[in-house]
Amino acid sequence: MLGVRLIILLCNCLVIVRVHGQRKFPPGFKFGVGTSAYQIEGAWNDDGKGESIWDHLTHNYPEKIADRTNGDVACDSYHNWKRDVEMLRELGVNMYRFSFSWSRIMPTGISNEINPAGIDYYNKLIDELIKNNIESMVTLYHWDLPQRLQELGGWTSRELIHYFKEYARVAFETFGDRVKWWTTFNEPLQTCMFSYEFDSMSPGYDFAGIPCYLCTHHLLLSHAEAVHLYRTEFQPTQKGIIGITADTSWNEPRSDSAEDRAAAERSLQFYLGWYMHPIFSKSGNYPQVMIDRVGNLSQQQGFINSRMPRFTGEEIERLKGSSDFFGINSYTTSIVYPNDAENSAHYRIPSFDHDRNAMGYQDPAWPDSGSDWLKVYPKGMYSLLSWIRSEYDNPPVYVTENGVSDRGGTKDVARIDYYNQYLNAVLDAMEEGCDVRGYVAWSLMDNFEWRAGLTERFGLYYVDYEDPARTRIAKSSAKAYANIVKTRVIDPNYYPEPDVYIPGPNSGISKTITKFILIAGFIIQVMLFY
Ligand code: PNW
Repeated sequence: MLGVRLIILLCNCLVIVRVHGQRKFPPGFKFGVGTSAYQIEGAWNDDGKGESIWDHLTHNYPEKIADRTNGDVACDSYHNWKRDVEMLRELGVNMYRFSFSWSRIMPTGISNEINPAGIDYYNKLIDELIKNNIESMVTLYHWDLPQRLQELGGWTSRELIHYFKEYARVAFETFGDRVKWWTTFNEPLQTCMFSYEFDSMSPGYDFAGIPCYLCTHHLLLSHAEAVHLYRTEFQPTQKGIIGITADTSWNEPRSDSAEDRAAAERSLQFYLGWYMHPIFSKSGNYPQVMIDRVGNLSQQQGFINSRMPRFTGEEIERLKGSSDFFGINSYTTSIVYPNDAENSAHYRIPSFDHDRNAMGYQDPAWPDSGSDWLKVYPKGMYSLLSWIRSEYDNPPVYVTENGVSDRGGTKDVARIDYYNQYLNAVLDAMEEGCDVRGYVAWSLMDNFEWRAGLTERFGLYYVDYEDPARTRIAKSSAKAYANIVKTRVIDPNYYPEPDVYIPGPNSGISKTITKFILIAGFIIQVMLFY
């Protein structure tokens, strides 16, 4: 046909079609949206659910949450699941990525006690999704560890390998006839580094240089055990796939100098290779640069052994190839340069960042968002996917999270721009041969954004937290995303109206006024001082 050019990319029918210069996502490419249990479900202690480490943190240390809110009710998806599925149908997505709350299924996390109401809840949700032709992509662990298991030491304890495997067994046995996509862990970096090294998640330790390595070690071994269990006892009959999702920002070298490039590469190995090298590299094990750096520094620091535990040969083999797909979550980019004597004072010693020996910042010119860590730099997505392709021999990749926050409102033009630009970057990577097979937007709806509470909104649907019914309203971006899913084309001129107009606090004008008031206030203070 005139004007139609086919670019054959991959053997598995993933073909980008160009129609009059517009690129089209291949027919086999899957679109989805994501959420996680603690962020949306609410009903924190209904019908026998046990306490999780996020219930524990928000109830006992409310001051650690930006607006002192918690996930007790959140979007109340425990009661609103039918409406959630209706929204998925409106979006037209192929899959829904959500997570199980471990302590809803097993109140203490231990499989001697199963909560039938928890099983019932997920059964109803999964069945409703099937009715609507939407595949479930279930994450077993999205950060809400049962509090009882935290009392055993959380992920710093080797015991958790056993408990996680038994939890996975119950999940496969109960839901595996209908769930064909499993992810063991969401974002081990946030689970281990930001929760143990730093007090920025839960359990919120502030213990540098040691527990993050223990947590990672046990988490990876738990992943391997759950995957082997699935592959030996369930996959042959249930015929699903299982994998893991890691996260990183893209690490862009500050300059083309060898030092800056090495720092960016080292940083990526610490953030992403830490988890994915043992699983996706040919040699297996942790990245050599980590083994060497943490080992040498530990010795200099007077430790008898490396602070990073070692795998046995058997464990290395068990981890190798233990994921059917490469799940990647990414939102932004960091510009990276080496640490040196002058700035090493910024780091605690020992610490993960000192081990990593790199520092990062973001370009102030990049557009900002509702989260201080998230600045918009779409090329980073292209660079990250290309790096994965060359580093791990082009594995099948699913972008399992990508999206942007704001502080409210339904006419979310900035979110439409973000998705258009980041999806174009995904297409750029695919055109060069990256085997990207799907994309999951974060998030279906506004939800409890961890330590930021309800202040940052990532949703395609707006959630009214003032309303006990937690009404959901399609934002402009929900309609734009639905259009991409339907047409498989990114239309740069499509800015639909939201279902109901709610102004955002960050409208361009109010932002400028806020900046003006802040600057004027500062000048007046300086004048008064002198
Ligand atoms: C992810 N970073 O976390 C989580 O999987 C979601 O639960 C969360 O709501 C979403 O991203 C938005 O924050 C991340 O600093 C948090 O690079 C922070 C970063 C990355 C991922």
